[in-house]
Amino acid sequence: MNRRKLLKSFGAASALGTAGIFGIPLSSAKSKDSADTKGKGGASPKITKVRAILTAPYRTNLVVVKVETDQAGLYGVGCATFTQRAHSVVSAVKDYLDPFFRGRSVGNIEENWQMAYQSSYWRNGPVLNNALSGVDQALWDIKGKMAGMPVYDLLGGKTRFAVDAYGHASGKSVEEVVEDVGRFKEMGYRNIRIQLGGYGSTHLATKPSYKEAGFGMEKDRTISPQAYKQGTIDIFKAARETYGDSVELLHDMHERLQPMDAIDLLRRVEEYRPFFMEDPLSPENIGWFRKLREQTSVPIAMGELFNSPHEWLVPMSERLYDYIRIHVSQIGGITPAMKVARLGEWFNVRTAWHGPGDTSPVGHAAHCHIDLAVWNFGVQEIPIFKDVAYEVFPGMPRVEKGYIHVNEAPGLGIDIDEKAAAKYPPVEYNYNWTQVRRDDGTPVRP
Ligand code: GCO
Ligand code: MG
Repeated sequence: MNRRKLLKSFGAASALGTAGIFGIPLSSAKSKDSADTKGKGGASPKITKVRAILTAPYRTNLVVVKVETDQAGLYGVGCATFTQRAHSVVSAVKDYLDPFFRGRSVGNIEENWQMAYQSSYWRNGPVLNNALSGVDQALWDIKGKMAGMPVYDLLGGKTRFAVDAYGHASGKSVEEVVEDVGRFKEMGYRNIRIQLGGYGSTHLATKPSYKEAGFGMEKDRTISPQAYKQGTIDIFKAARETYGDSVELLHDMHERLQPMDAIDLLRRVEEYRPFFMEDPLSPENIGWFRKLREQTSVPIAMGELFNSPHEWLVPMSERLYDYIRIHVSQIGGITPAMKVARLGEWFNVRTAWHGPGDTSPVGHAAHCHIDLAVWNFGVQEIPIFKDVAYEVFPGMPRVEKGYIHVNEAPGLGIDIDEKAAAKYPPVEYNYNWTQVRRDDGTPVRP
């Protein structure tokens, strides 16, 4: 390439902001007409390879899928992060989805989703759904790059200027929690989740009987339901007294209480007007939601553990939740998540996609594109990312005054730097936090 052409391509790239880096063939980044949506000879580009990249930049195993095509420089990325079984997802991608998708066209996202979904015959499980999500999100990324527009534009354009987020305030004491709420308010957050210690405030349960009896494992955690409930009421009371109505307060019950205790807690925090109480019950106790709904006016958020439509269809259509908290990759990606969002619109169930630290930044970008486009958006969870995340994932969404802004580039606007990712090999998954018991040693849903 002669110097003049090189300078010209740099000019073009800088004009459209680092287009080349994100796997956007300069041709499509430059012109927006549909001619570019077809590959050589007008055919839709074909998938040549599907790869899973497993990396742990902040000691959390993240799985990102890269879909490569036969069009030079055109590829897509998608989130397939199921951190508890990351290696199983990598195998599902490498051993099954890669051979399955090779040679298929990138264009027919719904058709590709349906054919892959039914290719395992048994379906709707966390491992296969996450693997499929990686490909699905990558195909939306590719379609946006070919069309020269951000994915939210493909989904119908913006319904709001940015994505209203919530942050995680916590502390081992009521005072620490109240102080941490102040820190998030300082950063401009309007919505703040409050937790006393870890989920279920297990630090409040001292000397459990089963440990004294030598039952269970040393590292097992213990929940004392009454101490947890009282601690939660105390943080709501203190935060409301300190900040009044100037802040929305959210809390995650993380499915750790028995149904009647859950009903009791929601009734006792009602006067502190929670924005929502999350996962008051486990998916296994789904039958209790009608009773819970009748007992309280506290908004309910549910769904991060859902994998199957059987778990959300009836409760959403019966208006038993106010917010759907689905983990987008756990149900198979953007394609099914858009259907869940659209379903919610008719029953006034708003979105609050699961957005913890164990969703990759690619997944967070995907959330935000959906959040920008759908009418029934509620709120978006997002952690404060460590600097290393920006090294591994160029184009990360950024948070300003509690609002999330996506990178306004074609596709999802984010990429993965594989060299940087390779510097952070996977870590052994620490499942201790899931090993929760009552005082007598009975296992409790985590
Ligand atoms: C949340 C969640 C998470 C999960 C975690 C499991 O609301 O953010 O409950 O914290 O526990 O994603 O791996
Ligand atoms: Mg949760």
